[in-house]
Amino acid sequence: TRITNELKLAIERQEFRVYFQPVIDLQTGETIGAEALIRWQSPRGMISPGVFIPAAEDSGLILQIGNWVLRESCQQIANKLKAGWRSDFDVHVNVSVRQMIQSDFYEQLVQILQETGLPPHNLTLEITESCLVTQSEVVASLIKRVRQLGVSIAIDDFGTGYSSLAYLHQFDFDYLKIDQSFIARMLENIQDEAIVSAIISMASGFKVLLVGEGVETELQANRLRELGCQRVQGYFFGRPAPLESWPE
Ligand code: G
Ligand code: G
Ligand code: NA
Repeated sequence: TRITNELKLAIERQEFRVYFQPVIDLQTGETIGAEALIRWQSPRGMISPGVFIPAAEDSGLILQIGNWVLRESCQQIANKLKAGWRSDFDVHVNVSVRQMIQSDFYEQLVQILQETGLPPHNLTLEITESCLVTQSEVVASLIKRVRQLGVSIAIDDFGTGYSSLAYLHQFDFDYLKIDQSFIARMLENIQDEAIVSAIISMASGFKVLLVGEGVETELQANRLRELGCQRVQGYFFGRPAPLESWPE
């Protein structure tokens, strides 16, 4: 298809960039990490990953693109750590299920960590909730091996996937990320606040860190802090941007 051919060209012409959105520790107000988000600067202008990632998944090009994002993100953060960034800085990289279940994903990950010099404890892989449902056995055993390396796992967009509470206990993970739709409505809608509050207590029961996504106002941040949410990201704190434009 047309988009597949354009994506192949985009890989050759190196039109992809990685932007980073800050993740804030709500207790200290400090930037504790970042989420890597791919951007495509195509000849037709910037194209959203919401558009091209599904096409890349369908065509299989996600394997190449995902490998590139992981390597590039690890390299950029490894450079910052060498330049004196806090040693507990935590970079989150999104991985598609198709990418994660390829037979040599683990070997690729190990190779990228070695070649970029990023310490494994500085890396978190973000997988979506729905990824746990499809291929759950392969994913569960991979998660185990990845965590033995010291790399962390985050469950992304939590609350929007297939009902997941029944099988969450089969997986070991380190972070839950509440989907931004709940946070967007939380202050106006008592049900949304109840859902956010329930996910926060669940995370604390699981002893995993909770990240609130899509925080756009100070009021939302304050409410999340009161409810016990540890970390947040969102336009109120910072938009995704190239690392060069981050404050030192
Ligand atoms: O950055 P933005 O909000 O436009 O991203 C839209 C969607 O694309 C989000 O769901 C996000 O998880 C996904 N996405 C962004 N970057 C990557 C990436 O590097 N790999 C994968 N698999 N998905 C990504
Ligand atoms: O896959 P994930 O849900 O982590 O993707 C995050 C997406 O949300 C990215 O496309 C990012 O650009 C977008 N995003 C990040 N912060 C905000 C925000 O405060 N408001 C809105 N509407 N979108 C955001
Ligand atoms: Na994500």
